[in-house]
Amino acid sequence: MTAPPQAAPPVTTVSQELFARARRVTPGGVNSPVRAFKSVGGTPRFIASASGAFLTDADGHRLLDYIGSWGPMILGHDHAGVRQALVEAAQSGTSFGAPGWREVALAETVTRLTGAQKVRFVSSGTEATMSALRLARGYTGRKYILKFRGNYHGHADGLLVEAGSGLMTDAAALGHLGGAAPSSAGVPAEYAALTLVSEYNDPAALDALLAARGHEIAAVIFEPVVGNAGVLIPTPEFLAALHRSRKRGALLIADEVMTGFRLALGGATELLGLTPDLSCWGKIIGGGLPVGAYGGRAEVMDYVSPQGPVYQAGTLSGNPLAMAAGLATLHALEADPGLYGRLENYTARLAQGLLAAAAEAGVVVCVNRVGSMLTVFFQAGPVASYQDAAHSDTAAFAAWFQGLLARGVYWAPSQFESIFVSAAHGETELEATLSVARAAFLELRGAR
Ligand code: KE4
Repeated sequence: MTAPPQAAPPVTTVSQELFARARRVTPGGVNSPVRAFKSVGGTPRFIASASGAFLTDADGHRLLDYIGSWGPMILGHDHAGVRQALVEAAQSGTSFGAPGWREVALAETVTRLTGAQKVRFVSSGTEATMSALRLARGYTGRKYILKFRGNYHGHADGLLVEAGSGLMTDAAALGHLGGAAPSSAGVPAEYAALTLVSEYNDPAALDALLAARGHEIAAVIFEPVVGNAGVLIPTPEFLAALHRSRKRGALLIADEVMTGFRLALGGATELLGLTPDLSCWGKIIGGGLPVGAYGGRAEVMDYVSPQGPVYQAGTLSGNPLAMAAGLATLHALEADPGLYGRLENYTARLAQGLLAAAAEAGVVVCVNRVGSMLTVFFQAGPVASYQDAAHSDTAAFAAWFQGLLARGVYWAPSQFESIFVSAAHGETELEATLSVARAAFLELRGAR
């Protein structure tokens, strides 16, 4: 089987000009590191518009989008109901600095769909996890937290210890991925010392750490399905060990910023039968606008100011435009019970097609998938932990990413991220994706 002709390198003049301007006024030319294409090379595409399953970049290239704004766009871009809700909300003002009906309605919806008794809105997933951990420390009176190597929970200082997502992406680009997962500069050792780290999917290691230190731990925070080391799927034994942490008096915090309303209407908690004390959300509950939330048992949530002693505040918390987009999104998800089945079907067929295309081309990959979250790891696998993921061939991934992009498919620009399928991805998009992926795999083999 001969390799297909090289895809013509697309014209990215305007993106290049914008990137050059951006780098003069913004660190790395981007407002979030993973967007800089640091580990895949080339010029990041500056996006002009989006609709359905497609982005249009600044040079007019129409790209089939598998980032979906890193999860929020589960309905597809420019959803009519979300747009209409935003237009209507904007006609009544943009921010009040006082409570409004929309935040009450969204809180009622989130609590009803997730089982959380109370919820507090903030403006990002980072704020949600940061606040949940402060609440856990205030409620338990303990100071240590426990996270897992390669999990990413936003950029609060104590959570940038051995974290995934962009930290793994940058470390890999520098050839620094090793035993310990990367941590951020600027986090004093005294802060980092309050964060204990264990291995995802290693119940024995977790049990041992809990036996030794469980009485000091305020919270165990985890990604129910990891998206930030690439997709890692929890084993039932690991999930059971996580729930055992509660016997030591630690609060169990499910970070559902990525998985919430993504894997099921009740998130990974519903899908996996979890019983966390607190959960964190983001992404989908904002429908593309800045929203985060944390919530759970009322007994714990009532410790939050002004009802309790744990302070947390936010100028734009409960912003009416963001609430409007979130409400429209969750209502659309609730109104389409077949949606999650269609996402499951599409993404399962995508996974099968990718494995077949790679095998035909003689490229070694393994695919981890849960629902509409998927990662193609460039290695034989299995990939069940940060350590496993770190052994992936990131150079091969980068070449494959560029092969997809040159043919109009915009994959996540990092080996250590998940892609996201939306309701707007249909048969045509699946066929196009697999045809392009086959060509990119063959091109990869041809380059060897
Ligand atoms: P934000 O502060 O970015 O809204 O949410 C932080 C966060 C918390 N928890 C989980 C499980 C997350 O995945 C995230 C953010 N996810 C990344 C994607 N890996 C956002 C994309 C980016 O950093 O640009």
